[in-house]
Amino acid sequence: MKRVITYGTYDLLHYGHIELLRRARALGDYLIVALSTDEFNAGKGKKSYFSFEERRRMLEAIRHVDLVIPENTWEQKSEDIKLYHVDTFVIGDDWAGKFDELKEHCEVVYLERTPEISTTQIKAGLASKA
Ligand code: C2G
Repeated sequence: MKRVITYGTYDLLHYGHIELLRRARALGDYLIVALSTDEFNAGKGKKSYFSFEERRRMLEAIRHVDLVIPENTWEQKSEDIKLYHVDTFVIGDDWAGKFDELKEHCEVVYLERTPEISTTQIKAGLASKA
């Protein structure tokens, strides 16, 4: 069984997120999503609209996703890869090159982001229509 892991906030779930998860899952047989906790988001300068629990439940409803775990720190990735016997780390190419150190533990794949959609854009679009 080929195990894939990816990381993210996944707030205001949209088709860019789904496309990433679909392609990530297609790289193996089992997809783990390490979901940024509300506290970790604060460290990223992000305040998600939905709480960690709400975002977790939405991700768990997606057929491409097999397991959701919390992302609490930047440094946990190499431990996660060992703990879950991960073969491939995947993330959008907005992070291209940022996680190359993980190549000593597993394959590292940066997938092209889906253009024209982002949580920030959705929030701005809704605000302008308010
Ligand atoms: N994504 C995408 N296309 C978009 C928007 C997002 O492919 N239009 C991808 C991102 O590249 C990322 C995933 O969807 O792989 C989740 O995006 P975010 O929730 O914005 O995650 P981010 O804040 O980048 O957190 O330790 C890594 C961080 O937790 C990543």
